Amino acid sequence: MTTKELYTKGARIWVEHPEKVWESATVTADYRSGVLIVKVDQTQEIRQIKIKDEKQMPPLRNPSLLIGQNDLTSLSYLHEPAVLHNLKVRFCDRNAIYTYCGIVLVAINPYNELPIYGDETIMAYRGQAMGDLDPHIFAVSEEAYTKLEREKRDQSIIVSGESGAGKTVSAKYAMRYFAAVGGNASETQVERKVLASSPIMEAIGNAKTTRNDNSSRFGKFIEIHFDDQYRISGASMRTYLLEKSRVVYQSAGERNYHIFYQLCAAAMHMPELELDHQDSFHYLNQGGSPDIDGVDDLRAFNETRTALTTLGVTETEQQNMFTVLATILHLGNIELTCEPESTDAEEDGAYIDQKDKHLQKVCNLLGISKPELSRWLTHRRIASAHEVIVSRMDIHRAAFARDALAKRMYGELFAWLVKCVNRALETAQHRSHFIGVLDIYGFETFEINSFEQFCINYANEKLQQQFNSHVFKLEQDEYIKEEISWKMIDFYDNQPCIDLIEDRLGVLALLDEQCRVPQGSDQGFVTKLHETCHKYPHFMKPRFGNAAFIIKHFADNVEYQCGGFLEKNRDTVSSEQLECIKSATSCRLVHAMLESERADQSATLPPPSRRRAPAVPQASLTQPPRRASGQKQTVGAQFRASLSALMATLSATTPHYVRCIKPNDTKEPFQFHPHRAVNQLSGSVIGECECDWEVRVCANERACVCRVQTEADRGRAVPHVAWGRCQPPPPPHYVRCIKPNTKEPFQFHPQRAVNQLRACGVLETIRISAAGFPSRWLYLDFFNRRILEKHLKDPDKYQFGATKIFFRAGQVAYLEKLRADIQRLYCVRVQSCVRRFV
Ligand code: AOV
Ligand code: MG
Repeated sequence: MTTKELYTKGARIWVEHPEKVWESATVTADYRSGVLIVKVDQTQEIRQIKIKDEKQMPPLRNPSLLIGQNDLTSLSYLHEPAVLHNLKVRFCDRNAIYTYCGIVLVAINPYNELPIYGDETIMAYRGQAMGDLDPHIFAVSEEAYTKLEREKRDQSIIVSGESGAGKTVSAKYAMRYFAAVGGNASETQVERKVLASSPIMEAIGNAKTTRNDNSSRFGKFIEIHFDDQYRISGASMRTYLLEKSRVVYQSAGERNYHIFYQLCAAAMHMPELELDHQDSFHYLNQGGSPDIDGVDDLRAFNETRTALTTLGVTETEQQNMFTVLATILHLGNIELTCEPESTDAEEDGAYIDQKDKHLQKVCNLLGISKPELSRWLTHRRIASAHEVIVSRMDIHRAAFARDALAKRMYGELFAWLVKCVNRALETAQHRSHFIGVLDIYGFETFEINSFEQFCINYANEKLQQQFNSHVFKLEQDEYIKEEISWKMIDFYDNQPCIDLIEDRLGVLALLDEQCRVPQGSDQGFVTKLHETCHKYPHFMKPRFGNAAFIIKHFADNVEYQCGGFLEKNRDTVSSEQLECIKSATSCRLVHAMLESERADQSATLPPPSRRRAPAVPQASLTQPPRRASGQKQTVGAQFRASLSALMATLSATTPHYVRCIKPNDTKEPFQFHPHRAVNQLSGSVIGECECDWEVRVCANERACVCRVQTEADRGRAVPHVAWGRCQPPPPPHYVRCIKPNTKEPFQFHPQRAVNQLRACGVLETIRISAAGFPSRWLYLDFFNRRILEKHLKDPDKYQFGATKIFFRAGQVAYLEKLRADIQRLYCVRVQSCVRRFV
């Protein structure tokens, strides 16, 4: 159809809106070249839209019949407003948090516990094909498990999305699914250990941030291994990008890693650690937000300990671990002053009072020499070709060095615990295949972006490339299988952007080079970048200033401030301080963990940049001891290697994608006001538990839990699964949901959602789909509507495949419109006949 035929009076379209992103409108007069007159549906405002290029006409709306379906690709017009509208209708009107977009599962965070994750739901999805039931993380998990069996090929579930979007929750549900369907029931109970790894990793790797009370500050890839009978036989975990800076610094409203607060909450049970209230520690109190709503740190501590025991971490190992954590806290409280102990000392610089109680505590806990520690916390050794000089550090440099040591200790403890988890999960049992679950940072862009964002976005470029080529390949495979003729679809290949980062003279190489040269500096690095990388199409110099560079990523252009890049890439710590700590006689763990400088594949990241990092001295501290094999790898180089290993692993699997979307930024917890709830159940309240769930008896006398959700849920029967914290758990049943309080958990902010859809590649999938034949119908389905050749004159608009008919974008909508028109005409005729007859 031509543009003129499509944009006739009455055609329904989308027009842009500053907050809603898109709003609906109706064409009020047939389109004539150059101008389209429309009326905005909600405001009734008449607008004249100038059309410069007919290829850029406002997007057409899909027929209502197609709205709200389970799969976005079943929409006839595939574009941003259609995707957004469909997701919104499903989420807000139907409380459906999951929607397919071809092979991708889009999951919108409801910020609300939904009763859709229990064992009976798992059983309901077991053995069902993807499209048979409503979209669900369990459906994707089932698909992966079935493919593992059927194709005997490794599978992976790749979860992405921005902070607080629900990645970790989704990954946990996927793992729970595998534990349930692939459970072994043997004595080793591997699946129990796999599930127990989550609380441990969350205790040491998650923290409260302004975006998420339980934000993972690292990425992880867990492989769940299966034997020939497709039973879980073991598992292994790799971690990426631990944010170590959090150990020494937290911005307002944020916390350090949960484990520290858990430890302080349990301080009275471990007097040997000489801990105090959490607020008394500099490393814990900077965010000024010590508690998390609904979280009891002491209870969490006991859960962490139970999980550690489940994973075979011995009592002694646990004690050692707590000693290291307490040491870090005391280290942070050691007071550095500019006041020399004796008045006749002439040197300027940093001093520590020998009576400092935290200095003493660090030495007691580790069994190290106080004069030695105090000396290396205030001095540094500089080796030149001719001599070795030991000089006193100024107070900033000394504080920086102490923090670097604390970060290193925490980083090594983290790596050691990952090894413990792996030791427990790796069993001697036979492994045949695995399903990998990847829970990693999504694309990030802030006002100030630094090395961390650079690494995270680099990882996302790699994942996006893998995603695009997979989706593209699947499309082509389908066309080949159906024997329809097709042309190469042009899709966005981000290899040029990856080249800019990875080339021999690319960003990472130039950064490493600058870290190696004696006078290397952040400014030197960025100047070299501007000189060398301008030839790359994805590189840009900012319009103002010369301390930053811009990379045109697939999701957005991001400007990176170069300050701190070198320091963060080097990740150095004073070797004298390290040696001093390593001499510990009371804590064997310290020695063990510092000795094996990260033999695993984890890469760690230094200071934060969500906000401006505190100014740090530019000159580096002493390089740590070099390995026999040569120079210590930089953080960038380590990260590149671990990413490339990850990509190799993922490419050898069949991937399944989950894109998590955060619908609003308020992260309001679910509020339940029982007195406001309307009782719509036949039964009486039999009890209430602390989690605000009411336990009631239903008509058939089986206990059920009732919880307020939204107006849309009023009276709806939902299979009940989230028995959660209610003790004892009643048998599986149904929940009838009743009217909520005034707070609406299902809040959807289009502006926020659309940015995430752009960034996570959902719209790119749509684009790839839309370029080919996005609509396909089984012949049988199409049988009743055999008007194809009559109405679609242009043979390019459809193709006959072996089992399906493939349609270009918009064709199904057009056919549906014709059908609706004919039906309407038919109705009018029938009505007039009836009238005449009457
Ligand atoms: P993230 O992993 O994507 O953030 P989480 O998985 O930790 O986000 O989710 C954040 C919070 O959202 C959770 O603690 C839950 O309260 C809520 N939530 C997420 N998904 C669901 C769901 N399916 N049902 C109910 N509540 C949910 V980060 O780790 O910060 O990037 O670094
Ligand atoms: Mg997370």
